[in-house]
Amino acid sequence: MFLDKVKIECKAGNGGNGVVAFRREKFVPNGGPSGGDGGKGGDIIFKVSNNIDNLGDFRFKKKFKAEDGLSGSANNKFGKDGKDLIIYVPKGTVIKNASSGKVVADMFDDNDEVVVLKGGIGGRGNSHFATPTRQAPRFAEQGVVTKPFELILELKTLADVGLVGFPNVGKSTLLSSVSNAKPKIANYHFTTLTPNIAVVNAFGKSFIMADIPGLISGASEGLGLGTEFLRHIERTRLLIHVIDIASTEGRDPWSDYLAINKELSKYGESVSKIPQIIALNKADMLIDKSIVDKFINNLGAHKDVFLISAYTHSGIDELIECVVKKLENLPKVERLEVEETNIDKRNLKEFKVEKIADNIYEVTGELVFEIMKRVNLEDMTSNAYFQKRIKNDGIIDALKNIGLQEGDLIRIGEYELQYLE
Ligand SMILES: Nc1nc2c(ncn2[C@@H]2O[C@H](COP(=O)(O)OP(=O)(O)OP(=O)(O)O)[C@@H](O)[C@H]2O)c(=O)[nH]1
Ligand SMILES: [Mg+2]
Repeated sequence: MFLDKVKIECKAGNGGNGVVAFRREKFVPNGGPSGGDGGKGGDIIFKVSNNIDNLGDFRFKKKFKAEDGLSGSANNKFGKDGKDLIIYVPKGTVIKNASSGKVVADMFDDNDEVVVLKGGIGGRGNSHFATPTRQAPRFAEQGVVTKPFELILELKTLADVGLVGFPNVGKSTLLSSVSNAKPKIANYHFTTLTPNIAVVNAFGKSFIMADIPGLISGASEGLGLGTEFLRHIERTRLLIHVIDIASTEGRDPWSDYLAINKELSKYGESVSKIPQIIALNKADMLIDKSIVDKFINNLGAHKDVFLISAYTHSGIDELIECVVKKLENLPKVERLEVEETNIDKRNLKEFKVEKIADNIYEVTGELVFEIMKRVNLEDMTSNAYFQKRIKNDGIIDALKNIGLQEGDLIRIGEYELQYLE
């Protein structure tokens, strides 16, 4: 099943916890601290695979989680790092942060590999916290707990040339006549439901051509197949606007031309600004040749127009020769700019205070996590450290501002304590 846009949820692995342990050696009554560090959580990595051409793999699997790091252990043993999770996507996939809409990565090249979410770092074991005055620290750090993030994957095909036009005008026939592609061709509307991409080798050059479903008037309002699939020609450098010059369905070719351009401009500048070559197709069915002159007259200065028959192959070489020449002078498509490099930004100073009931206050936020991961309230020295942090980081002042008084309860992380001046 072809899919070109999906929303998925990804979570990097948590960091493993550091541990509290002490050396036990024969004849040494009080061994030093020996708690090892936790391992790093696995990253979420996106990688281009040339074996897939759309996002169909994400139809049912939408949640991805990298492995957590393991806790450290005694004898200063490190916890094992969590395994990275590699998610394969087709070339041309643009990854956005769903909440900000910003581009996080553009999977533009065959070998692209991007770490989109970094695993949490492991906590340090108690041996890191030994000082001359604190020889037996009974606390260690917890690993960083990562958050899940929603990402939007959007396939914006990377092709040089796009084919646009009404349904049934012969776009797929044209693609099949210049490449090895065997797209479905039939005498009814919307034969092509998903893009056909093919390599064209001609005049000593090679380029990629994308055939997309036909557009009709009102497509931008959702008529026909709508305009969603235009994302596959957004990155093309040149369009071939295919017209049924023989009016095989009774429509006027010039009105068709205007109607398609109107839909392209409604979709946006990304496609309406792409230069066009016009292919007046089905020449073999044309009875009144004056229609061609009229069409060319209406075009005015625009000269890139070719009378062709995708069916008999007449005029195709001239058309493709012009495409090759034009491509030589058109700028290469650039990789999209990354707008957000680190989605999992942590403001370690951020916290929020709230009165949740009479005489009960709660403190939440990154700062709380940051402090709590270093403390073990059953340990005296650790407790002192905790008291100092909540005062120095402004938590007590913030609580006082919203009414904290002597004897009130403060909930912070998993702990509850009574406030005494
Ligand atoms: N006589 C004649 N028929 C053609 C020519 N090109 C295409 N056709 C026929 O027109 C019909 C539609 O061709 P397709 O290539 O499927 O048209 P399309 O533009 O891809 O149509 P959609 O995928 O529905 O948008 C088929 O029956 C083709 O055989 C041509 O140059 N001459
Ligand atoms: Mg088609």
